[in-house]
Amino acid sequence: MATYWRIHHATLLDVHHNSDWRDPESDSYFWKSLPILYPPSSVQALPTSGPVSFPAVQAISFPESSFEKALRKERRQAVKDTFTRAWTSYCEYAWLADELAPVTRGKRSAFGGWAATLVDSLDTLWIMDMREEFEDAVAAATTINFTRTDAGEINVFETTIRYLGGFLGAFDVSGDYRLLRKAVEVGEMLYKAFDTPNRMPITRWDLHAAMLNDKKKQVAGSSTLVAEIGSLSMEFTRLSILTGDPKWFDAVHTIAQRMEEQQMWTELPGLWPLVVDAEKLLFSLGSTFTLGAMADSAYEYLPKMSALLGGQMDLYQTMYERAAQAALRHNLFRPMVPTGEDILIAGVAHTSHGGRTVELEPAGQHLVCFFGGLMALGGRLFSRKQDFAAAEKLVDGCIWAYKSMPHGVMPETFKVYPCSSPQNCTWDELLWMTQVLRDNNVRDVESLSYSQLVQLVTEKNLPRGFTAIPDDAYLLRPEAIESIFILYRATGRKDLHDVAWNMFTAIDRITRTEFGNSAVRGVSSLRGKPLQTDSMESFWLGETLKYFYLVFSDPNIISLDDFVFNTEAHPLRRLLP
Ligand code: DMJ
Repeated sequence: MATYWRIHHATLLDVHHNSDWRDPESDSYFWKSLPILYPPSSVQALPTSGPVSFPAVQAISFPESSFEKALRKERRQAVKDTFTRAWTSYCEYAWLADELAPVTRGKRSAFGGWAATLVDSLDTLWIMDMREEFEDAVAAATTINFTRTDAGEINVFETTIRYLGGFLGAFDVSGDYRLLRKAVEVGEMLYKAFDTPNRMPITRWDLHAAMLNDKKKQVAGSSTLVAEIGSLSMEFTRLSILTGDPKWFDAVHTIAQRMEEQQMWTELPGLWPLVVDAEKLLFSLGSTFTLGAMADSAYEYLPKMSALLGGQMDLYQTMYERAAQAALRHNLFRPMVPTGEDILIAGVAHTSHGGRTVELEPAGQHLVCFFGGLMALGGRLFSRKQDFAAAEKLVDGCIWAYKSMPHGVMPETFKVYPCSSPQNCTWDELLWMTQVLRDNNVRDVESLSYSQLVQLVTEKNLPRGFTAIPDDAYLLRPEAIESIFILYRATGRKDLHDVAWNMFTAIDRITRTEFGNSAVRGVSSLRGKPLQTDSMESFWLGETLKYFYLVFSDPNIISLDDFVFNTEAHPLRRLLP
């Protein structure tokens, strides 16, 4: 049963020799026929040296008793039921819209109006063995028109990870050529965003100006988020591999080369600043260095590109290793927690005096929870024991943040108190209380009496260990379960099943609506349930529930030794020797 996608999978040779997927009218497809304003001087070819063997990512065995197996399957079914409920509502109330509004049964257009939830869900439908629904969804997807949108501006990164990644992932699991054809359409559109004087992409893109071939508007941004420019590589490269046309690979590899050249020139060598200047090709100026929001997937794609390409290009591994080393030194820290767990959180580093001073902002985010899984992957692929050890503690950090909250769900952002060293980390109640007040802007903390201190801290209603919760939302994000999934596949640790189940039930309890699941506000509130905010982003079905489902699945289903996930959880086939 675990081999169904292998049977349907088209090998690369099949794809290149099979003309079924090539649309006879593809050369006249609008985005392809538009004249190129700034043609590249040359197009770099895909590597041809041949894939190499990596050490296995997945554990060798996953022993389980018959009782454990039955329980695992029951849990997997519960995840599938949650997915099915939300999918059915999407089909009924928001068909072909970007998102379902899960409280009011409405719909939303958030990503160009091209049915983001439908495209993001395709490979989940396949993986969950919902073949009829998959067929209907593919048939509908073929009708999406990527030459029309009501949106004034397109986010190139989101379009890449959700639509291009969605089609490629669905193709890579099903082998359905209609999906590859659709991926090419999106690829042709996005390629136009690279039609700038220096061939850097415009990440917030005026599609309408591009349609008119307006030269004035085709310039890359001087303030570009590093995640938005640095994480287009997997999807573009996979598209080139599948089609045999290197132009997409060339487009993103040029970015990677510029990033590699400047990686060690920044104020925190190894990491890139949050904002880069794509217009002037400057990737090294800035003083904020994070693995979290707005930077995250630029780092995520480094080891993943290496895996995708079968290790044929050293620069991705080199860039990952430099980044991991810098992060271990400057961003990862052990927080002081009442139960004394030896966990890690990935904070934000701020530099000053040209990088001579580095200050840690001891903040955590849900988004940065992906980093534990990433270090587990990097640790396995490149045999880096120190990364794997950090990965386990980072995952534990996210688990701690979930289980310490009153509803069992981690907030979007929080602050903690960093221990002076990982070895010296004993709980100190007074220190914690003082920091709570400082982080919540209470003045003259030193002059307060002990009872005043206790009273003010009690009013903040913070679980012990947290010093502030600036954003107490939970937006249905996947990063914590994503890392648990990778760690489970890499170790076979059975305890992670209970951890994942507790997480799933806690999330479902506070987010479940009549029609699906909704983002919430107030996960730290002790007074009643958090407030549902009527939003269900496409990643709930594309990513979060997929990882929950896979954690309870047979480990051969989408093995990490065959596939590598893009940042929206779309599984892309790795090149293997
Ligand atoms: C997803 O779109 C992707 O995982 C992205 O990398 C980060 N944000 C969301 C999920 O939180």
